[in-house]
Amino acid sequence: MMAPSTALRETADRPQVWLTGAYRQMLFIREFDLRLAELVAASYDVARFIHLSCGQEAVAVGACAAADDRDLLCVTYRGHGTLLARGADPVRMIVEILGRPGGYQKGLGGSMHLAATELGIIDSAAIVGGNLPIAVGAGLKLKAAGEGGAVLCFFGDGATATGSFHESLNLAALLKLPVVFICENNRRSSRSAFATYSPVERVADRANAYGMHSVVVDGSDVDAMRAAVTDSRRRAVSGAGPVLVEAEVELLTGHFADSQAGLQQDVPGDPVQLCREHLHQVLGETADAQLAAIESEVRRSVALAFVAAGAR
Ligand SMILES: Cc1ncc(C[n+]2csc(CCOP(=O)(O)OP(=O)(O)O)c2C)c(N)n1
Ligand SMILES: [Mg+2]
Repeated sequence: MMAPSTALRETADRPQVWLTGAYRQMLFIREFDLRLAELVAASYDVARFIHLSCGQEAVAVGACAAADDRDLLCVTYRGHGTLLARGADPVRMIVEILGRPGGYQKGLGGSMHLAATELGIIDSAAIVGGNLPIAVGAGLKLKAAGEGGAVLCFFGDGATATGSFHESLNLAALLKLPVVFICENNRRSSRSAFATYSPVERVADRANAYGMHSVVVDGSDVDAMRAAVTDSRRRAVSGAGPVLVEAEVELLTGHFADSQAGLQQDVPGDPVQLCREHLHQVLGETADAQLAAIESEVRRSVALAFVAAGAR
C-alpha cells in the first residue's frame, strides 16, 4: 500500500504544492491534538494520558515527506502527528484513543500504543527509549532483505538517558544499519529540564562516540526537517550507516493533555505559523483567500473525523 505521505514526497521541486500540503498537514495535526485536549478537559471517556505534539508538527511532516513506501517508522506515545503525516486514518485513530473495537489496535492500545502496520508504522512506545531496539531490529531486517528502505525512529531527548538508546546506537553503527534516529529535543523529560539528565549539551554529539554521523536541525522549520531527513535517509540506505538527527523543538503544551494544558499562544517559533508565513509569501496576491479556504477546510475535516468516530 502506498503511504499517503508519498504524494507529498514527490513535490520537492514545486514549492507551492509542497508548502500547501505541508501546511495542511501541520494544521490538521494541531487541530486534531487540540480537539483531543478538549475531550480530556471535558472528562469525556478518554484515558487521561494523551500526549500532544503541538510545536513539534514540522518534525512529523518534514520527516514523513522524506520517507518512502518501504520505510518503517517507530514512534512514541507523542506520535499522533507522525501517524497523521504518514496518512493514517484519523477516524480509526480517534476510535483507538477512545478504546473502542474499530481502532487500529482494536481499542486495546489507546493513544500511547497507536501504530499502523499497513503504513509501516510498526511500533509506538510508551516506555521511554523502548522503540530504539525495535528500530535496530527492523533495520537489520531491511538490510538483510536488501530491497532498500530505512527505519525512521522518533524519540524524545529524555530517551537519550536510557541504556537502550546507547545500546541501539552502538549496534546500529557497528552493523551499518539503515536507521535514521530522530530525536525531538524539547529539552524536557516530563517535568525535568534537559540539564538535569544530560551531562552533554548536544544530543547530536552522542553520535560521535559510536562513529555515527549526526546533524542538528531546526525542528520548527518543515523545509529544514525535510531536507535533513532526506539526506540522512539517503546516507543510511546507501550503506554508509545510521544517522542521528537532533531536531530542536519547543513543546507548546504541558507534558500531557489535562485541564491545565493550554496552548502557548503567539510563540515566535511556532512551526504552524512559520509554515503559514512562508506559504503566504509563495501564494502571492491571493494568499489570504487561499489560506482562509485551507484553514476552514482543515478545521471542518477534523471536526467531521471526531463526529465520525463517535466523539462528541
Ligand atoms: C523507561 C521509562 N521511564 C520513565 C517513564 C515515565 N515517562 C513517561 S514520558 C517521560 C518523559 C520522556 O521525555 P522525552 O523522552 O524527552 O519525551 P517528551 O515527553 O519530551 O516528548 C517519562 C520520564 C517511562 N514511560 N518509561
Ligand atoms: Mg523531551
